[in-house]
Amino acid sequence: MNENNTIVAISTPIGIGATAIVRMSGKKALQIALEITKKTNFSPRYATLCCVYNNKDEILDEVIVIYFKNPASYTREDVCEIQCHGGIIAAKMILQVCLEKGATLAAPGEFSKRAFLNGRIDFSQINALSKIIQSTSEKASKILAKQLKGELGKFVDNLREDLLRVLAYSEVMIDYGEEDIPADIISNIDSQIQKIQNLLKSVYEFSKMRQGIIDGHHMSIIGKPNVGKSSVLNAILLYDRAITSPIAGTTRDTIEENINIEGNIIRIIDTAGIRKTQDEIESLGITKSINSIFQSDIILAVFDSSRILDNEDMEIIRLLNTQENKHCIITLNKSDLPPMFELKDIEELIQIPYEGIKISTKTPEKCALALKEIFAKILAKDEIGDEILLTSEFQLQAIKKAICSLENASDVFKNLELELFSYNITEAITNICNITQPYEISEMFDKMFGEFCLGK
Ligand SMILES: Nc1nc2c(ncn2[C@@H]2O[C@H](COP(=O)(O)OP(=O)(O)O)[C@@H](O)[C@H]2O)c(=O)[nH]1
Ligand SMILES: [Mg+2]
Repeated sequence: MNENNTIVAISTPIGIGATAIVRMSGKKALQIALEITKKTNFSPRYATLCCVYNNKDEILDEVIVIYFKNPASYTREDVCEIQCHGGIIAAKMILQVCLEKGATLAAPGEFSKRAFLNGRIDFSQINALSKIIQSTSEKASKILAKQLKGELGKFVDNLREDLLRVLAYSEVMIDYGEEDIPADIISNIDSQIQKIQNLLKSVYEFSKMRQGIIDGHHMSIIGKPNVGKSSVLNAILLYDRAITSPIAGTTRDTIEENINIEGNIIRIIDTAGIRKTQDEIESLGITKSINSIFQSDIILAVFDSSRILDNEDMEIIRLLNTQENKHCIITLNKSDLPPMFELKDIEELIQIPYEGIKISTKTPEKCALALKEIFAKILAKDEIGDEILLTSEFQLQAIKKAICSLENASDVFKNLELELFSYNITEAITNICNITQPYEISEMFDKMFGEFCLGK
């Protein structure tokens, strides 16, 4: 990227609409805007009604130009926004004359990239921005708007301050003889690290559990073959979407459908029954099932209470126990038949929080009602107030690494290995700061900005 370029793009979606915006940023933005409108000046932040002309002096459109003088603009460079008539043609013609006058077509995300490079926004705000553009729910949009205002940035700043203070203490202590270090300083540092560690853990767990709000909810229906997974899906949808049969291994591929629970969209994935099999196609389906579990924030595990709990069920339970920080529903199906076991028998084996329910898909309406009540209850748990929410996998990973570094720091602090302690604290600081001002910027740069839409 050449930062001396003046870039231009249409920053509104192409299509029928009342207005469109052509946005220009860079040293020549003002000059180009003046040339194509035949004006002599634009007052910063004033809306000026004028016309755009092509090089044959033909009027292309009547527009409103707003000039944002640097550094008071989105990119901190000179920015001119030209509001023209919507539709496909006007904005394209204006874009074309800007290009003819020396502007360069912006790459996707290039406006935001400049805003970041010029210190106008931090990484957490960029993340919020790209997610707001893609967000599909009001709830997500509101949370992201708070991040855009820099809420997560403040949280990171405070943490960095606290950890830098700990680091400073540690550096001073390195110069002391071990026996000369005041006991109160040691206990003070210890409690500081514990406090920060607990804070990070709670933010991590809280956020992990709520990723569905931002990324959309995904619910996998899992269980061994023939427990009634596909029948549960059909009951929830109240029509026969999936083929069900007494033959084990009927569902070989994953089947996906959306349902709406009080305004929240949940994507339901009916999976192939998980078991050991020689059948190649079934086995591919099972791998897909397991992958879908890892990508889901809600897991609906189905057991057949009319047959005794066997090894295949135990496999499912083992898998469930690895799924921390997710919403889990344990469903005992076929409750119309005499039970071989009860919820409490499974309760003893499950190590993660869950909601338990007994159903029979033979009465689909009743079954659907009961399950939907549970879904609503789970979604209600997702309500968030002023808590900090990490909204991307990158942020979650950064905090997870920081927690790990702090655990290591705590360990070595017990033996007063201060140099190692300082090293681990520095690691934690680096990881936390990556959320706002990444250390290894170049690695993530193209990936992050490439996901942006043009004109942002
Ligand atoms: N009695 C009874 N049979 C059921 C119930 N749910 C499913 N079945 C039967 O169990 C068999 C397997 O169901 P299916 O939904 O294909 O199971 P999947 O392999 O887990 O998807 C079918 O014959 C269903 O009719 C139920 O609640 N009660
Ligand atoms: Mg099935």
